[in-house]
Amino acid sequence: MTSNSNAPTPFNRLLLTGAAGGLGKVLRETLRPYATVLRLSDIVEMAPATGAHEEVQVCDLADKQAVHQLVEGVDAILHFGGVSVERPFEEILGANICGVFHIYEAARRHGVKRVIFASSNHVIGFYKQDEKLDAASPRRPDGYYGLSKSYGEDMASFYFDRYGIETVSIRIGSSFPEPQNRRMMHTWLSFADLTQLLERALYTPNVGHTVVYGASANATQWWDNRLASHLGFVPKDSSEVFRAKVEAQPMPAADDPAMVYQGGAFVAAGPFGDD
Ligand code: NAI
Ligand code: 15L
Repeated sequence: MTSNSNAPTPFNRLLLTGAAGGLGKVLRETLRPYATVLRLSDIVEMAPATGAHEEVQVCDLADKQAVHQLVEGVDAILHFGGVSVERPFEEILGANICGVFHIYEAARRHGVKRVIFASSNHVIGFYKQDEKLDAASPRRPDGYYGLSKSYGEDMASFYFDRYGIETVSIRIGSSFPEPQNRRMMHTWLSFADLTQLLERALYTPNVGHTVVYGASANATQWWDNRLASHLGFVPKDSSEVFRAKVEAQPMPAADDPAMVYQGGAFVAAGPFGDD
C-alpha cells in the first residue's frame, strides 16, 4: 500500500461511508493525505478517532435525517457503505437504494459538489467472460445487488444533469489483498490502484458523471477504460504475481458460472423467499 507523498492539496473534510468494511478500513489509512479531516461512518461501531484528523459517526444510510446530518460540512463524499453482496431485495432496499438517494439529497442540500460512488462489476455481471466492455456497454445486472448499483449510477447521472453534482462511479472488480480465485485474476484491483483511482476521481476537474472500471493492470482485461481516460488512471499492479497460488486451486467445471460470467457466482444467487 502506498501513501502518496506528492498528494495534491487536501480537502478540508471528506466523508467516507462504509468505513468499518473491508475497503473502508484500508481507505481510512490511504485517504489520509487527501483530507485535513476524514469523517468516517458506518452502521456498526468503528475504532475511535485517532486524532483531530478523524471524525467517527455511526449512521444508518436508510435513515434520511441521519444522513442529512452526516453530510453537513463535508467537501466531497466517498460512498462505500451498504450491502456489498447479493441478498434478498428487502435488505438491499434500505441500505443501497434508499441509502444512495439519501446521500445525493444530502449532497444537494449541503452544496456538496463531488461524490465518488463505489459501484460494482455486478452492474454488468451477466456478460460472458469473453466479451469486452466499456462504459457505454448496456448494463446487465446480475442480481438485486447489481441492480442497486445500477440504480446508484442512474442517481448519479440524474443529480449531475439536474443539480450539477459530479460523480465518478467506479465499477470495482474485486478489491481484496489478493485475487481469491481464477475469475479474480481478471477482476482484481489492488488497494494501491484503488487509492490512485480515488485520488484521480477526487481531483480531476469536470468529470460530470464518469463511469470507470476498477481493475489493476492484470494480464487479461475485460474492461476498456478509454471513455474515462480524462481521469488519467494508470493501474500499476497485476494479479499475475498470484497466478501460481490461484491456479493451485481445483479447476471448476467449464460451465460453472464462475468460469462463464463476468459476475461469476453472483449470477446464480437466489431466488430468495420461496419458502
Ligand atoms: P463491506 O461489506 O466489507 O463494507 C460495507 C460496509 O457498509 C460495512 O461495514 C457495513 O456495515 C456498511 N453498511 C451496510 N449497511 C449499511 C447501512 N444501512 N448503513 C450504513 N452502513 C452500512 O464491503 P467492501 O468490500 O468494503 O466494499 C465497500 C463498497 O465497495 C461496497 O459498497 C461494495 O458494494 C463496493 N464494492 C466492493 C468490491 C470489493 O471487491 N471489495 C467490489 C465491488 C464493489
Ligand atoms: C462485489 O461487488 C462485492 O462487493 C465483492 O465482495 C466481490 O464479490 C466483488 O464484487 C467481486 O465481484 O469479486
